[in-house]
Amino acid sequence: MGNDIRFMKIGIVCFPTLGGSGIVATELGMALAQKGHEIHFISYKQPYRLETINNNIDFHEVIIPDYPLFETPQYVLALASKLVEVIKFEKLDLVHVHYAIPNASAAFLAKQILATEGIQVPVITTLHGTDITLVGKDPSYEPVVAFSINQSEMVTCVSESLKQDTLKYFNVSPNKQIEVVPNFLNLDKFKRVFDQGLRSKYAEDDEKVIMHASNFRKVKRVEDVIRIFKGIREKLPAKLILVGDGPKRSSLEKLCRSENLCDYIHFTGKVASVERMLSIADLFVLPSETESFGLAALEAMACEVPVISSDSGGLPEVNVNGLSGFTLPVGDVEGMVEKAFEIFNNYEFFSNSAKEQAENFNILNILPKYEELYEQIVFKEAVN
Ligand code: GMT
Repeated sequence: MGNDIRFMKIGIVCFPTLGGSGIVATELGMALAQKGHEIHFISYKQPYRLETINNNIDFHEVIIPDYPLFETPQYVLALASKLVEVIKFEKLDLVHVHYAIPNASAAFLAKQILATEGIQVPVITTLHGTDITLVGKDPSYEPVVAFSINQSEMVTCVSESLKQDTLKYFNVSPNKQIEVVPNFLNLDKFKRVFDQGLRSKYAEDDEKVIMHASNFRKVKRVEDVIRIFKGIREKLPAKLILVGDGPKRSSLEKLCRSENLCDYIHFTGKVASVERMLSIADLFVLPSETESFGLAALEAMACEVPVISSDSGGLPEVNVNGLSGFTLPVGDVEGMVEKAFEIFNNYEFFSNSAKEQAENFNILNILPKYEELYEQIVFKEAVN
């Protein structure tokens, strides 16, 4: 076999939104298509970053029919039915689902339906974080998530920490193979693109630019970001840019007002060209309560921006303490302020190390790992 590429027809199921799991799934599919694999994306909307101008990429929209009797959308059923159709007629070799809820369960259902017609298709499930930690382990979902994990031919986790959490919270069959395949970036596309004009829009030349980007949910602890910024600003001219949007935005704006910080904090809302925005930052802050990986931190590092993050979950596997920035206990606002000055005092070192550390997550290194796993489940008989 040597190094010959065995081209495969791959179905990718993901959330189409701006969230990290959707971004990772989309970038993975585009890179696989670039390499020559045939990729079929299946979701309820075209994924946010998906460029379909490639012969090897198709998008199949899951339509959820409305009926007055249903008070909730029947997404799992519509997704399973769409999967049956795509697997059968596009003759897929495998399905790769991102985020266990409800994608892995819908894939299991589709697999069972196809089995009655003698069609076998292996499923690989990538666990992303809250499908295990915050949401997945909730008793309302736990039995179904555990079952779907155990029924997948292959399971991957985006960090070692998430793998340990999966084993801790779920009754995973002893013979179930769980592989750690870290998240990645296409570093050809995702790199520093400094735009002085953009920076001047937000800050004076002598001001430090502190940045945070997320979906502004409770788990992200954006209040801590504002408090860290306040601590920095007491000693140094600085501006804070909060990129993204989400449920906590109003209360965060209220906090800015009550702290008299409105003149120094800018909420950008959702931004399309994140790398341009990140490239004007001097420091990225991600103090999350829990984070299986922290793709946003990696994106900042790829743009040569050092990171101060909490040490929860998989963050220390991405942001290496003392190198690409610092990791501190959740809620240690004072410690984070202190470390910000340590970074500013030795900026070149931290900025260079951030970029170097990001190289470890280059898609070029990670893509072959997924291909290897795909081959293991698709060409199983041939290997045995
Ligand atoms: O759970 C979420 O917050 C959403 C989820 C997503 O779909 O973006 O984020 C998780 O997956 C990302 C991609 O693998 C990781 O980078 C995030 O750390 C992870 N979020 C959490 O663990 C809170």
